[in-house]
Amino acid sequence: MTHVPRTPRGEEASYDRERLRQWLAGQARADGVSRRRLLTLLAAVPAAAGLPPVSRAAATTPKAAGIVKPLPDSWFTVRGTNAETKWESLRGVGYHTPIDRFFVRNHTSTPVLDATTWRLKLWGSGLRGAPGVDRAVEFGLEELRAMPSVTRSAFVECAGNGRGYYATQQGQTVTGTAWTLGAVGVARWRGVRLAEVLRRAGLTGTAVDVMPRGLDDEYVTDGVNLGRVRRPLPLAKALDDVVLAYEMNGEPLPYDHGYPVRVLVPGWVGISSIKWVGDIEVSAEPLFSPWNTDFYRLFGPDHPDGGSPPLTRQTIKSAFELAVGATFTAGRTHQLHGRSWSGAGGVRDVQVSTDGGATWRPARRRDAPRPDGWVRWSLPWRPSAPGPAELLARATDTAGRSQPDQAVYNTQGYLFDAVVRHAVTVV
Ligand SMILES: Nc1nc2c(c(=O)[nH]1)N[C@H]1C(S)=C(S)[C@@H](COP(=O)(O)O)O[C@H]1N2
Ligand SMILES: [Mo]
Repeated sequence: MTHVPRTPRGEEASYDRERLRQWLAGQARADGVSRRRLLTLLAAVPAAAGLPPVSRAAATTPKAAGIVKPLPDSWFTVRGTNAETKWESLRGVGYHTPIDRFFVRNHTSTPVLDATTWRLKLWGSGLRGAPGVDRAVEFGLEELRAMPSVTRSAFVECAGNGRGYYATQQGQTVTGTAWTLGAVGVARWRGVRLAEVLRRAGLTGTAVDVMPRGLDDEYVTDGVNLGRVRRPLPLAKALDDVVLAYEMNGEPLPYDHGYPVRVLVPGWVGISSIKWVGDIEVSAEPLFSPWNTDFYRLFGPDHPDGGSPPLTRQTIKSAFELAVGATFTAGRTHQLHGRSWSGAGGVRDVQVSTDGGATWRPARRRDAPRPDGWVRWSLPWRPSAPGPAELLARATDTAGRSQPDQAVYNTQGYLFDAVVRHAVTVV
């Protein structure tokens, strides 16, 4: 290991944290110190007030490049810079996805930010200022925490969740991360309403769009630098139910999920919920970024030339809390468990087939329909004979939508909503 300058204990702690921050942000070389070693060092120094703890398990479990939390094989499938939750890891856990199992979708890598110096800046032509001069207003974390808070349960789900099934179930080629159904989680978020912060910042009647932007690295793809991750949000949604969240399941927001503050846009595609938010442009003109022009629209033969409008609400899905290829003993009664959710309303009905779609039975719903959340359900199954089987679940929401047999193709594989055929084996 290379030489580390000697510093008093307190300074050494902040030195290590700063180095980790730079390193995760790609601004520092590890100088022969493994990521594992750096995280061990970090876990050994006392954390400064307000920093979420870095788990000791970090030293012993594998990681995706750029993700801080441990990613044990039993809970996650690592996909590039992202980590997908394994559905079997939700079996027996409560309504909310535990933080340690919540999927991570990073365009680059998790920045380890310092909440004591973090500021949120609001700026742009939609804020009140001197004539002809754009106004900029800043808030620190303590100022946000001093404002009235709201707590709400909501899913964050990647628009590409289920994308892998376009290929494996429909034989179609699409671009992007081949998620199965684990790019979704439901958490209890606490924070301040964006509407409240916009009001205090001097929102005017001329504003139409707001665009939060992350403090993670600029995103470079195919040799083109697209800048920091950012996506416009219409003012109507921003004022309705959007939260600037600083807590997740009762804890300070974890590094990987946006510490110290993320945007939470209930019911909408995950990209709307910008993590590590550093500034929000408030504009009297419509705003654009690659994330609402090239990405997160539907392109293909079944969609308008030039693509659909930018994606907003999530679609409807169901998943079994089961590993792919799980085995069941013939002649015994098993309880099948799963969850269903929709961006258009709560899920009111779930039908399950254990014979590949030939016959269907209603599952027992264990939660009332919850808008922006999921419902858990269960159903007994007594397989009679050994052999391969397919389990299917089909949800219907309070808006009357239900899952089709086939999802409508789009080149980037967004909004997969078809019933998934879950292969299992009876032994
Ligand atoms: N700043 C920033 N915000 C971001 C992203 C990102 O890479 N950078 N990824 C987005 C995408 S595509 C999704 S699906 C969600 C994932 O949230 P999670 O990692 O907390 O599960 O965050 C969104 N917010
Ligand atoms: Mo996403």
